[in-house]
Amino acid sequence: MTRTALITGITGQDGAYLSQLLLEKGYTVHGTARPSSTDNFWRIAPFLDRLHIHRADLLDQGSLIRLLDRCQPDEVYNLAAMSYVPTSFEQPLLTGEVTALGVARMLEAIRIIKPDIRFYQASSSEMFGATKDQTQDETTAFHPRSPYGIAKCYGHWTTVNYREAYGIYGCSGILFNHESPLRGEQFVTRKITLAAARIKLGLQEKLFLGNLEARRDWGYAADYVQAMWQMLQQEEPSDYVIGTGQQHSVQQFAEMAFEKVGLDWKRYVEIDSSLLRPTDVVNLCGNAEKAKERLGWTPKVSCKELAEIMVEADLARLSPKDQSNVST
Ligand code: NAP
Ligand code: G4F
Repeated sequence: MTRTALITGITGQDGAYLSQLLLEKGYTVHGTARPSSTDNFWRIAPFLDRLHIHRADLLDQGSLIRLLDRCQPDEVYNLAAMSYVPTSFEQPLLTGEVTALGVARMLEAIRIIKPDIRFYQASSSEMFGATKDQTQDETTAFHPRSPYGIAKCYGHWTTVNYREAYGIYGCSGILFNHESPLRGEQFVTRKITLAAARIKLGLQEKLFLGNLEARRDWGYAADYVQAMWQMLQQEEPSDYVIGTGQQHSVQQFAEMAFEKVGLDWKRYVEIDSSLLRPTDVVNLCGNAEKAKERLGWTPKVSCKELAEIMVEADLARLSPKDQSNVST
């Protein structure tokens, strides 16, 4: 029998990769998009005609209840969030409403409409924040360093609590940074790969960055959505760290991206102190042993390969036929 999935945040990076994966697996795929005057469907455009898009907002309880009633999904992937850390410092209350309380609203809707739904919550390595542990796994204590990280902790514990209190099949995927050519342009990897491509083509002169010393465990988004799906196929729900176990600094990522276009990053990167955060996270590196053992999940793409894939995609996007759009 065809299975039905609902993806909140289907217009985002992970929403695009996950919907593609689920379509390939034969699912009927529903997704939510926020009501807006301009649709943001560029990432899902290649298979939009195979998706069922509904207008819903994590801020609005009624819209979620009606959504579940209409779709009757077997699986819900809650990817929607205010996901950009700097904005969470500017708008901490909105971040809490969407990224924290939005999870509770969705779980309440599940409890009311269809409690046998399998639920995936997009938790984040940002929850580990100021951790002193060199690598982080499911037992590492949280010490969030941003309103976003705090909101994700709320969503994480709400998922655990609905599992323990009401028997909801809820999994929290604690995913480390994952990137791709579909990554939003404000996130540091994409900002770097786009700049490297533009500088190579003579469309930009400098790249302004903040904290070059921050270290992240960067993986490939297409690998990570596999793990999301696998979590919901187990007999028992659980929480899983997903990461590569390899760590690089922002500076190292810039080196790799500029090297791909044959340029020396030092000539183009400048520090803009306004890009530094009130509190930053400086050391993230995931230990995904549990996911490897129980799900058989392993990452396929290294950070260097990822940087190269992203630079190549940005160069292709900026090819001569598109340059008029880009420079305006
Ligand atoms: P993304 O590209 O920023 O996508 C976020 C999605 O959430 C977009 O579709 C956005 O819709 C939607 N959204 C925002 N506010 C909403 C609201 N009030 N109601 C309904 N939808 C709303 O994020 P991503 O990189 O795909 O990440 C997916 C999820 O994983 C997020 O929850 C993120 O916090 C989490 N996560 C990401 C990473 C990572 O490295 N990528 C790591 C750990 C966890 P619009 O298109 O309308 O803006
Ligand atoms: O790319 P970022 O903005 O990602 P960040 O803050 O790690 O958050 C991402 O990953 C989380 C998982 O840990 C997700 F939950 C979250 O939704 C999001 O997807 O910044 C990475 C690092 C930071 O330490 C930042 O200070 O890069 C540093 N950085 C240095 N210069 C910069 C810049 N970040 C951005 N965005 N822009 C810069 O110019």
